[in-house]
Amino acid sequence: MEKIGLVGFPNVGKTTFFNVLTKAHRETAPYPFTTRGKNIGRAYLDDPFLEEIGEKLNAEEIRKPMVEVVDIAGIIEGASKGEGLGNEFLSYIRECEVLIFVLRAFENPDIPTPMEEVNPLKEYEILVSELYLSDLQKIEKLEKKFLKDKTREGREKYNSVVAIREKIEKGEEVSDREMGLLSSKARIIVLNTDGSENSLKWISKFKDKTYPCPLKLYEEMEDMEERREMEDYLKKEGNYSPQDILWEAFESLGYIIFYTVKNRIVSAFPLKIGTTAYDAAEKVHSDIKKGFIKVEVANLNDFLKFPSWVLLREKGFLRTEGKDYIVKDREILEFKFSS
Ligand SMILES: Nc1nc2c(ncn2[C@@H]2O[C@H](COP(=O)(O)OP(=O)(O)OP(=O)(O)O)[C@@H](O)[C@H]2O)c(=O)[nH]1
Ligand SMILES: [Mg+2]
Repeated sequence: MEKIGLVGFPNVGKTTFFNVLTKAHRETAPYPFTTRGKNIGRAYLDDPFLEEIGEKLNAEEIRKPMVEVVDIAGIIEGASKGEGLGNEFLSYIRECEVLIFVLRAFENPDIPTPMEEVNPLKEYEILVSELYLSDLQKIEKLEKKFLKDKTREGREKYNSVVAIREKIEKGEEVSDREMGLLSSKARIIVLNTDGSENSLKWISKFKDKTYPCPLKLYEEMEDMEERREMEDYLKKEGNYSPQDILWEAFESLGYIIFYTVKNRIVSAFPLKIGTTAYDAAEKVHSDIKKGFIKVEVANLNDFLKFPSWVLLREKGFLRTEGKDYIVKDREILEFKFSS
């Protein structure tokens, strides 16, 4: 399953964010390193189109698209060398495909921070440099290994690793995701704000896009009746909701959604852009892939207008595609397979 990692300093609100996304109620506390290791949970993406399909079909069950969220223990300066909770965090980050950096922009003297003062920009720079340092350690190990390999392949590998190291040392962007470098993972920057002018001033200090979100407020709003109105208000003020941020992370991963409809159950599945119908089948069930014959495809708009396979066929809105068909965003798929 697609994994999204929450990274940041201790006490910045990572677990608060995790709880809002997964409704898992893990411990949050006003002291650093509350989370040891990691929390893993499932977060569902709210998808209005899925709801609409469900309504049209009077569905009995709606299965939302889901991603895995990993709440990783706090990282501090020197973590790559073992400071704080040390570099256990590396393996957790490595397994995530996108990283959400949670940075503290709220002021509250009762909640200590390892920083001298609230400074999300500095937090961000330290976190990124810890990722770079860990990558460098990994690269240096590989360099030593490939240096010993005197074959042509070994030399080539050595040269490419050296090239990556030089890029990292110059502070250049490394796009080699293949190597699983932490600093090359997709990033989303969340500013945990408190709505005050002081906290919002940080947005303009970043050269990358940031997503301001008062996380604690979202946690508190969860069971409130006026939640919708409050969310609308916060959005108008320029904030992003935890769901907005989840969608951003999802899209930055290069994912789309496809739907299936079976026995009044409407389901949505995340899928990497460019995936064939054959591989998409597996997301629904491995048996469907095994016995794949063909797939019938409808566009979302056509389906919402004519929410029945019979009608769609009659109107000529149904396409039959084979194994190699590349699935597009928001299509409704009906797999035909032999069992
Ligand atoms: N005032 C204020 N407090 C917040 C906000 N977000 C989180 N907190 C509080 O800050 C404390 C730390 O929050 P956590 O979610 O536990 O932080 P964490 O990043 O998971 O911390 P560690 O697990 O220790 O790394 C808790 O007491 C939260 O209630 C916020 O936006 N404003
Ligand atoms: Mg925590």
